[in-house]
Amino acid sequence: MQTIPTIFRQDYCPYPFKISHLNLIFDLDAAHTHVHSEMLLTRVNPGSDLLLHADGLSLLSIHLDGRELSAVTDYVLNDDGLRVLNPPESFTLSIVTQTQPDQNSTLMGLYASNGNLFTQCEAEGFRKITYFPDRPDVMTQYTVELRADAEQYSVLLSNGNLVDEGVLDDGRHYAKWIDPFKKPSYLFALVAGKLVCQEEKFILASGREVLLQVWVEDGNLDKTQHAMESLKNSIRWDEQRFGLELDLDRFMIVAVSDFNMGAMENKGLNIFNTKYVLANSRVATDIDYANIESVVGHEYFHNWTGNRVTCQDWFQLSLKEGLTVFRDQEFSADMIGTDSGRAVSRIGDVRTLRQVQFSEDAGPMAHPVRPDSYVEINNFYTVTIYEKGAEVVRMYQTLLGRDGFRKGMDLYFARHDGCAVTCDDFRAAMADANGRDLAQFERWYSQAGTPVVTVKSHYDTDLQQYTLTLRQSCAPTPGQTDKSPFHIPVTVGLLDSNGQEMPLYLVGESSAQASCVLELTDIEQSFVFDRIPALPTPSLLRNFSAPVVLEYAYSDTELAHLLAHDSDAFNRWEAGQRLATQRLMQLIKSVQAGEALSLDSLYLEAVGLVLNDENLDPAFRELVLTLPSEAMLAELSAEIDPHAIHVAREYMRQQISAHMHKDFYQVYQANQTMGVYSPDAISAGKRGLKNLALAYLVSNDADEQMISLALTQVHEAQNMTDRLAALAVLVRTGDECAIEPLNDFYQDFADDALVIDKWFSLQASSPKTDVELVRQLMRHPDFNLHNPNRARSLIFSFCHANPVQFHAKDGSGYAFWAEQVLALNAINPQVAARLVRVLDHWRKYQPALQARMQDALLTVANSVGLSKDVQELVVKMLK
Ligand code: B3K
Ligand code: ZN
Repeated sequence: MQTIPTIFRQDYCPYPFKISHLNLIFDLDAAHTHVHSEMLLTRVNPGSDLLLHADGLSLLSIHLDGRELSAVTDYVLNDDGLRVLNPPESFTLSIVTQTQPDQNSTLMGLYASNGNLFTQCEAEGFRKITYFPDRPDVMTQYTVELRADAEQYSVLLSNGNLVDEGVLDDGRHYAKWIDPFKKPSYLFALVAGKLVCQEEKFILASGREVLLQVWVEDGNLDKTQHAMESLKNSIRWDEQRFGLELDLDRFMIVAVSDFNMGAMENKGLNIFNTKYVLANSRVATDIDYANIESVVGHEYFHNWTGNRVTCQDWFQLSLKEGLTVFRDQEFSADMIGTDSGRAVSRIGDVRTLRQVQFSEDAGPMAHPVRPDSYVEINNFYTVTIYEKGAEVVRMYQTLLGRDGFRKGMDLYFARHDGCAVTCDDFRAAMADANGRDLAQFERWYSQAGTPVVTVKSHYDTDLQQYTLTLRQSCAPTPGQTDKSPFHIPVTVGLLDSNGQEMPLYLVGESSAQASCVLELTDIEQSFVFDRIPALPTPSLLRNFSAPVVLEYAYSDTELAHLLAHDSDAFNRWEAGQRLATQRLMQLIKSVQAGEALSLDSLYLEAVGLVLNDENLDPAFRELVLTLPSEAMLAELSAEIDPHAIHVAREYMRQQISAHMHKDFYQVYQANQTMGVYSPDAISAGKRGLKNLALAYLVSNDADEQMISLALTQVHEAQNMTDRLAALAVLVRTGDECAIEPLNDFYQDFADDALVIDKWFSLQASSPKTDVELVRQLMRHPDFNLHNPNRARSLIFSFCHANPVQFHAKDGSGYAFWAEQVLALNAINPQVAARLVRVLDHWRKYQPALQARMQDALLTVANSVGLSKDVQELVVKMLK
């Protein structure tokens, strides 16, 4: 392996030049595109040479103030850039480069997809387009002229406002765009191709009229309405909640089917994976609808948090990503509106955090929310930066209150609009706007790892005082052995024996609250509550007020009490999860010891009450009845045994199913949604609960009646949610009953790529699908490793979502993984690197599996031609 340089946060230096303007002219063509760039530079910091980044570019010409530069005396060209020697203080630099979009399989820079041209520049893709300081703190005003064949590229889009368009002498056409806001290169975008759009005029809160557009390939205009609605809702929400208005005359969303991630917030020209735009009831599920709303919101909210105020360097990535995820989470919750809806949304967010981020924190890639070093920045678009980053932002709101948080946001924009800043600047705005000292809070940015908060309680009958003693610790992570205490907000409530909230009087305080935020800043602290007439049941870490593991020795009866009565819906659900998890962990041990398995009635009765409580939201009931996933149980295991986990969880599912068969059947019938499909939270919740009931009903093998219930649902479903859910249940049986419905499904949707992705994914993630079947599916004419959605639907679904087959004892899953990592590495390093991470936790598995995983990792590590992306990860994993 060749050594690749590590970039350190401490090495940050401001760029020595200011670039006031960048004029770009593109002569677009899929085979050869010429890019003419002209920039006006002025030195602002001492230094000598001018450094411009480049990646795989061909330099055609370079002029300084009109004089052609000489490669012998004026500049040095190497693999990653261009150094102009001793430039003057102020000058114009003109450069012409050539790129080959149709040869670009990395989907970074300028690339072709279905005959159209797109760009993706974050984080460092602009350097694949032209020579430029491709770093977020160099902000410039862009003028962009696109020239292309009028037939093949009838639509020409870039950032900002369209100022001119017309026909060129040679018959091609052109469009000229000016972005009035200066921006870093990672926010540049262009789109050229045959596209159509749904558009609407929209009046902002200030009364200004803007044009909103959703661009798609011809034939997809019947799937853009939900994205458009989501965009309008996002604009309104940001006006109302944060007083932030759309700053352009036009806002465009463009859908592309070849895309490395979800979407990209380019200024005024958001480019989206089709998966997060296209929806109608025939092809999209409730989850797709919710995801579209959330991703449209996320990218739109970046317009202020990311674009107007951006990052000084990539170590500050969470400054925009954590904050914007927090904003999209709040948006999605507000769109549901009800308290229980908010809780359902919060539970979904916390589930991802615990399952994926907590496990990242416990593995070789653990890093702080603001990392100190990286090799390949694309490897740091992680759940820690995004989801834990969002929790860190949420903690400010918990500590300062909603109004205090808003004051902090206002000050942040007042101070930093138009600038590239740091996470410290954000924290300072929050502190200063509220007159608070948030110095210790900095540790959430600098220390990796998930803190554990252990709680002990003591009740003094004579004094009628209840004391909670909180103690925090955090395990070492790579490169960080000793951790200092975090500033942790722990929201608590106390329930009496009837399940009512007890008024909370913290010692020394005269007014009572139902819930209060305890601020844990030392390693150990005690909090005393007065006027507590009888021993309460504590409801701890309400609404998951901090991204920590909370340990408290709850008894089963206390958990059942919380599940039945807690006014904090999040903790109601949490109590049910604790009950289930304790049982599952015990069952796993029993499976490993070869003991007979059993499940006690306390759990069944407690969740049975929830299942049958029609006063509760169906979506909430579905969440309570959903067992912790196999991945979550793996996360909680000291030594992971994927087979025992699978057997234990299946056993528990079957027991629940057998004991509550009648209830599930009743719930199934009672939660049918009739009439025209609507993706609203209530209808989606009903479908979710109904389909969960169906899954339980079919989980007892060989129940012909229930299988025919699922078959009927497949045939009669009026929407994709119901059809796919019933099909999934059938596929999961591994029986012949799934063959015909699977074939019908394929035939019905053969020309819809996103639905065919679902078809691949459903099969790949079924515990009955082994690696041989996956290999067979890879030979299907519709499979294509170059398309990230398709690769994810089959390969990632198998490696991520089918643990029992992926971890086959003979290591065949791991050998497959190594093959696919290497194949993807040659095509698209970013996608390959995502697949690498499946083996993050190889050292936590049983020794026999570990050895086979190590072989697979070494196969990858010892291969030639590894990308930086893949190499950084395998090196860290094998360390
Ligand atoms: N900012 C982009 C992510 C870019 C990823 C580059 N590897 C999308 C988002 O977070 O909104
Ligand atoms: Zn983002």
